[in-house]
Amino acid sequence: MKSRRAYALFGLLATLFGMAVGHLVASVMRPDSSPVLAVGSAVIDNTPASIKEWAIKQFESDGFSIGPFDFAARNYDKVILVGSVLIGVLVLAAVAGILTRKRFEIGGGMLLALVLVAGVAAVTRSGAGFLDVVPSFFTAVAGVAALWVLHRTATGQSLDPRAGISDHSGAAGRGNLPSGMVDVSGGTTGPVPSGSDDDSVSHDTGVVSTGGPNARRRTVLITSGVLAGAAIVAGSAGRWIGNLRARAEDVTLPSPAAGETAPALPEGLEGRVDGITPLRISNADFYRVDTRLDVPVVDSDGWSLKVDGDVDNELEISFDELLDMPMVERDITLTCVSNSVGGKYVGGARWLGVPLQDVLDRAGVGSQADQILSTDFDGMTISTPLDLATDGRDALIAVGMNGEQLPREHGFPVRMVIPGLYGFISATKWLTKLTLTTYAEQEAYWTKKGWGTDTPIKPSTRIDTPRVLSTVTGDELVVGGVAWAQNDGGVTKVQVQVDGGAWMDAEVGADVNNVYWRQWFLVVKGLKSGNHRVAARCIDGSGGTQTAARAEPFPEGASGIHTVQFTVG
Ligand SMILES: Nc1nc2c(c(=O)[nH]1)N[C@H]1C(S)=C(S)[C@@H](COP(=O)(O)O)O[C@H]1N2
Ligand SMILES: [Mo]
Repeated sequence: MKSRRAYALFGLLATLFGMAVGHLVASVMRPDSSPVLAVGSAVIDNTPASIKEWAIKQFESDGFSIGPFDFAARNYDKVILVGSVLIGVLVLAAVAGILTRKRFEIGGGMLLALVLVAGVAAVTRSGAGFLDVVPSFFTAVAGVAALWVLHRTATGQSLDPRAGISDHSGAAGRGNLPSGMVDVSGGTTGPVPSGSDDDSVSHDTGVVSTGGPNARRRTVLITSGVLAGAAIVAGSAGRWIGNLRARAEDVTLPSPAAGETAPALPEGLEGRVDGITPLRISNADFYRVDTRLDVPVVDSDGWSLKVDGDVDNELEISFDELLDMPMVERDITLTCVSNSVGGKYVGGARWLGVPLQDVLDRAGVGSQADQILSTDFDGMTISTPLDLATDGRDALIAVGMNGEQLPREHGFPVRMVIPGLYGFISATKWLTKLTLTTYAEQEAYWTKKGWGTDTPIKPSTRIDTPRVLSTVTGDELVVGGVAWAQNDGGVTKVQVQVDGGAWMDAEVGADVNNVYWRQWFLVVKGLKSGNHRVAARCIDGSGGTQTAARAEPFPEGASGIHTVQFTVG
């Protein structure tokens, strides 16, 4: 059992086993220190925006998970990035396995080097401590031990490290040793116990002996099976523990202050138009975009919000103190700058929180600052133009979403929500600090990557139905979707164009407020069977028509008209 293929598999198996063990240890200690997550995150943080944009565009689906990674809807860029890293790691693991065939020390050493990279990634992450190397240490020990066991088993050696000589290979394999083959047994005397270089030999010669290569092959298969099983158990246990820890504690949210309750949400069009996005997106269905691979566990006790920088009084507000401040409730449509025209990174929800202005007033903002640099629990930063955040819009330090505490995915215990500004310059999740500073002095995460700093959300219209490339039947086609124009007085009108013809006014749904999206639909009759195309655009409160000029999401948000091709059957 010494073929290259077998050894490549040994390398893979040993690496996967090691990663699973490390992940399990990390889930008990600090999930962030998982070698797998650490490497994935390091890659995400160091990938240029343009590649991410490309990755985002290539994959659109509704979210899934691979091993420990959760790919919530619209985190596909991560799928590609992490997927490529995983493939790279597995290729190197296979190479390490093959090298083991010649000499265990070489393959084992290569595996160690691989884990070392992960260990360095884990301890150098922001917010990491020296102890974060521990899961990588376990990965190294488990991985190398697994490789060693596989190698010893395959070469018919005892698993007692002191025994260098085969304990059951016998004479059966001896004659098959190709001349010039390197002695990998570690023994200094006697015949090389490793039987055949090629697994097929025992088949070709028809030799079936219980003590020879076949028995050894059985042992190797059993050992591999046990390791694979153990890897699955350890990996799943790590995931399970991670999810268990990720369940947020229950918090009792205060009620909005008198007069600050949002008006009852009007009825949406979802009851009338099949396939249209609901007026309010539930917490479970709300899009998620962040730089993280896992859902971070931040608890409310021990949490505090610091306010520092260019302020008269530095503040530190505990979670209970924050809940004691007057709360307001607002319906706001959150939008991601990475949303391409017609994309899913947008959602309307009801938020409960303290006005940002109240917190800033307590601290007393100085005259120098031009940005609010907000920091999350992990040191990730987002910058918001101070003038926009304080121009009277309902910027919130939010604790509630759709009548519930924030889900961990959406920033528990506290996040920012600012109407009209893309999430990457306004919607800091797992918020812990506000620093009043200047753009000249400090740069936030995405600013360093070249994204815009002063980027109000652009008006946009999305067609939800008909679906792209779908086939519709019947002589009435219902075109429907949502539109938003948060900085321009909201959406007053939506227009639909069929096959490049005249723009027709659609029926619009309830007007919740200017910073909330609006549903719309239009019934189109008499379309002949064949291929067709619909386009939609909105007119905002200031009378402006949504631009047809195309822009990519990078660096200031996408623009252009959403067009959907479909077939009438
Ligand atoms: N801490 C932190 N906050 C973050 C992000 C992040 O990566 N880390 N992503 C931002 C981006 S780009 C957007 S669009 C919104 C998305 O919020 P959601 O995931 O609740 O929809 O969160 C913002 N807040
Ligand atoms: Mo975003």
